[in-house]
Amino acid sequence: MSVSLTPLFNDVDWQPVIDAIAQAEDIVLITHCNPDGDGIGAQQALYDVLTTAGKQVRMHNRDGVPRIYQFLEYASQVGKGDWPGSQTADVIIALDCGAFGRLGMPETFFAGATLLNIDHHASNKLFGDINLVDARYCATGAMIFDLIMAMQAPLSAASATAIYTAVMTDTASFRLSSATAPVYHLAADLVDAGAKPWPITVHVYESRSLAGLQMMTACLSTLEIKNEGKSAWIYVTDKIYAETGADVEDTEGLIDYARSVDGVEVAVFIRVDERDNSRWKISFRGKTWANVGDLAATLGGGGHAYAAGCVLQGSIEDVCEQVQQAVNKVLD
Ligand SMILES: [Mn+2]
Repeated sequence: MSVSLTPLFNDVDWQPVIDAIAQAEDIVLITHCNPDGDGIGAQQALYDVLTTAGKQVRMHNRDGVPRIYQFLEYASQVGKGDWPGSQTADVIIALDCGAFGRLGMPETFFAGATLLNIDHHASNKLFGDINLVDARYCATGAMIFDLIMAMQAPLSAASATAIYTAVMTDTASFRLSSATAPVYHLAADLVDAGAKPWPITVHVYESRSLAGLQMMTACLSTLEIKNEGKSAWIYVTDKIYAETGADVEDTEGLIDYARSVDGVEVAVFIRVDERDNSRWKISFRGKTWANVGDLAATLGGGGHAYAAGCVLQGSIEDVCEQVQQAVNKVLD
């Protein structure tokens, strides 16, 4: 295809990553627990370019690939759960993951491997042997695009589709302030290279399960407005999981409804850990001025200014109280 592709940023030094890849015999790509479209898209695109370059590459995520991303070309090749066997790889590349623990794999998984950390979270803990962390990027998938440009590798339709999925989901469909003019140019490049926006949208946003829709109804009925209308809270409890039969993947996007209430500046989504009902996963979304990345950091979590999260342990009452105090600090 006679399209000239432009990297998002020209000043990123990809050489340490390119060298590590060049020296590797065997590479494993991994993203964070409960992966999102960016983690999965970045992983799929990098898998495509590395296998095309003749590398031996495997993909493994603790939580596999969510149903709505299984349309991506190599989704069926992603392993999940425990790692089979002992030896992992020469090089493990962590994608879109701000903290080592979020990879959800035991230390033995990483033994003897060079760990590359490619991510765009400002809160990234720089846990890799090589860290390429750049918070200017709207998505890790966009970083993989620039890596492909730096490698002077071809951009396949499968890669373009995966990167488009990553960028679309992490920019809330090109609506967040991270969707700058160069990001729209990137989207055009991806479409030129074979990404098809509407089919991708249908897979990601128009393929809800019926159980998921029932969960949405139950979850939205928990809505509470606090802080004089500036915060909106929704919850997913054990009871909601049990009554609807929905799973954690069906909670994706629910928090956006809480944020959508007029006047709300911070949305809070508190959901019980499916495996441990004294553990709570808390997500935050900011609308205009509140920095929820800072908010989450005060609770031991992290993320972006507009989207962040943390994990808290204890009774729901105690957890709500802790979160309320942190929200108050941001809003009052
Ligand atoms: Mn991301």
